[in-house]
Amino acid sequence: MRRRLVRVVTALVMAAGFVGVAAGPAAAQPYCDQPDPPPICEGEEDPGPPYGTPSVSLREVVRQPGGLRVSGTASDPNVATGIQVKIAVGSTIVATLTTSATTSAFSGIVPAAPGSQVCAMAVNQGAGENAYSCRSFTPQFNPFGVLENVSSGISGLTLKGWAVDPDTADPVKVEVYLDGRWIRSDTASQSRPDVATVYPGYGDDHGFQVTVPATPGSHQVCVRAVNVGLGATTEIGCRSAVQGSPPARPSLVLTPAPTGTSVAIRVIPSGTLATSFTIQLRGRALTYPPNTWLWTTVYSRAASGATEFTWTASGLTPATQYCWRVLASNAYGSSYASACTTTPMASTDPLPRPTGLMVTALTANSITLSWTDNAVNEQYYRIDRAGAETITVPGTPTTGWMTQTITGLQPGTRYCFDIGAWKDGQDYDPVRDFCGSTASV
Ligand SMILES: [Ca+2]
Ligand SMILES: [Ca+2]
Repeated sequence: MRRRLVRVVTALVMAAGFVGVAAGPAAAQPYCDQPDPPPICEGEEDPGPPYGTPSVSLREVVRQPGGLRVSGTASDPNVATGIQVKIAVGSTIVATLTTSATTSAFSGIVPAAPGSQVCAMAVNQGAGENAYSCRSFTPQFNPFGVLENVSSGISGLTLKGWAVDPDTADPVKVEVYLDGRWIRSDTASQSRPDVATVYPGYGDDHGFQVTVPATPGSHQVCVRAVNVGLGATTEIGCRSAVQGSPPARPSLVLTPAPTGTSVAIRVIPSGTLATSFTIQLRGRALTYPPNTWLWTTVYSRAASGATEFTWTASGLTPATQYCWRVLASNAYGSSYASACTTTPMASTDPLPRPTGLMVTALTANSITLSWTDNAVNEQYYRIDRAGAETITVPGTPTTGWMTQTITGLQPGTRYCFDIGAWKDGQDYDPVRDFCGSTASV
């Protein structure tokens, strides 16, 4: 057993360049030739190390930004002082540490080098030979990390993840490739305490979140972490992602009201991708500040699939140009249709005259008049009589039968009236001189 170990260590020492300071085969082999006591070099018995050989134990090897943190203990029975411990990574001696005289401990951060084994060699003092303690350990040099998530949104694809280069605690650069082509670089410098917990000594500034523009459809996004120090730039993740589409532009039909004060806006969706519609206005609007040529949102609603809707803009000024824009939007963007219209001049034509005028009741002091109302949305009907105050009858939104009793009249007297529908801003065209008489006493 011991012999095999000696051979392994010997091979290592030769490869590691320890030959100059280590006991080579010539030093190890003579013990097998000693007759008394006869060591058994080919059998199972272990002759043990020669007297005076140091004891050494490499307890820990951890990758750190500056190299490797190594620690352990070593001492030589021939001296009470600290001794030297040479550290080798693979075939390269990277550092010489000195043990504590009181605790025999050694520790330090030593440079990293390529290899799959880290060894500590205690340098012998006086009698004995150098002693070794090795651990399998392959220092990593390439950056590593994870592309954790890719999501799509209005600005494109957003990639989240983290990256670390084992050679530095500093944030590393990441490169984003979209469908095989470089598209953006960023620095993985966002706080990721979870990464710091798993890789102590590297700090937490290793997260990245990058948004790259992408056309609608399927894509592959990959992230490479840019190497620092030894190693090579490394791909840390690839993912497939689908960038959604914004809605198609809706259709827009503007219908100004004859009054010139409102416009019906009919919105016809194209397809079903929209999740909301927004109507915007610009123009010399009276009731929609600011009164500028900037688009101002005046109405918003959720989309209902392909169902069209109509919204009426009111409070407008007749004979004025207004421009409307309707945006169909979803998580991936908006498209819009716009159109302009000029509101008509307000009509000054008189409202239709009443018809069917008759006296439907009378007393000595009153006359009840009735008529068919032919006007829509008149403000009121006015009844005028020479020498008397005008009587007003509240208007109606539709046409129909109306009646009004005039009181305070003299018995047996003939009275004549002008009767017509009134609306501000429009001409007045009443039925004139409709007459009736009160009853005689
Ligand atoms: Ca010694
Ligand atoms: Ca590196």
